[in-house]
Amino acid sequence: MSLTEKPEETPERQEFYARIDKHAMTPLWTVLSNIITPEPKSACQPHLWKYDAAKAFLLESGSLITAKEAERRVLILENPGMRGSSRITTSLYAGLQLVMPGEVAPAHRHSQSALRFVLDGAGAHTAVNGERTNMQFGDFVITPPGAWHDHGNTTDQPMIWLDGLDIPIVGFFDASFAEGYSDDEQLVSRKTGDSFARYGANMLPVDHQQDRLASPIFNYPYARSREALEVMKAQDEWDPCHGLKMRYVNPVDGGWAMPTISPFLQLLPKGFKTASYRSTDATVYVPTEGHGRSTIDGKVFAWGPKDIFVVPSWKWVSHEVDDEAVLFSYSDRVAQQKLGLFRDDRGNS
Ligand code: 1HN
Repeated sequence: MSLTEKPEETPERQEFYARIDKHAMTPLWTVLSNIITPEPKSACQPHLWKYDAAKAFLLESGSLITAKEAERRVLILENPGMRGSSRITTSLYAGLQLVMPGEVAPAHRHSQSALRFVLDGAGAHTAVNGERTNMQFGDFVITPPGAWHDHGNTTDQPMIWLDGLDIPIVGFFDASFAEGYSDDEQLVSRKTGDSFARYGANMLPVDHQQDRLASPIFNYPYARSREALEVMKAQDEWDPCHGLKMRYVNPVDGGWAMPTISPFLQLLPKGFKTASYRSTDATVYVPTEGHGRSTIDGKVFAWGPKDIFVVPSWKWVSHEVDDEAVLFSYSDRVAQQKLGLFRDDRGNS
């Protein structure tokens, strides 16, 4: 017996397996090496979606169905190794959402957490827990688990963003609840910008009690994060694997901004080539600026702004950039860390 080889299938054994099969029982030793692998074995494949092609399909869907009829007008980015399962990695979902001028995506809430990463358009809003925020390119916006949320576009341009959700994680635990709101849009009870002023200015209300797992900031504006990277880059200190890589935090406890999804923003200076890196958290990347190539499991993927690519668990990845590049990314690292599962490998660097 070993962890990697299966014992021989003798006629006596097969006859026994067939008999216990009728009693909903099965021998471990015939499946052990499939279920306890020496290292991660994933159906998730490295893949890249070109934004321009995806956007053309998304705009086409805009004349097929309204946001209201669809509930959310989204084209799912489905991993080629896991077609039919509505996932981009084993544990995470990604989709591109379109809200046309004048449309509302009606209010609802669900157990699943969502992030939005804004790609096209400017000034459409999302409302979360009674507050609206106007979204701009590169803004990272959170919908915490169980929070009422609706979107609206009162601008004259289509608005497109990437949705990242923990749908497969919630599905794995059979813990999904969802409900619609009584109206298309939720009641607005707080001024736009209130939560950012209250929680995003390096201060907290003096008696603030942590009452939920997600960050109380729900829009992390790109302008602010990008400016921080700009100041830090002058220090000229680069991590061999990551360049300059930051994580979005919950200002209340310094933990991750979301309970199940870890969001990151990184800058790679002009001409930088990272060392190879691998980690157990399969990661979805969206460059906002610059052009480059990422080598994932030996395959090269060329990207530019707004393209979306995915790096599976435990596959080596390195990035090489032509001009200065900025990449947003997200993974399930926070969930793996809470469960004691996260592991990474910096190769020789
Ligand atoms: C959802 O609520 C949104 O609120 C987007 O924009 C995508 C995918 C599955 C389930 C709920 C949204 C979603 C979703």
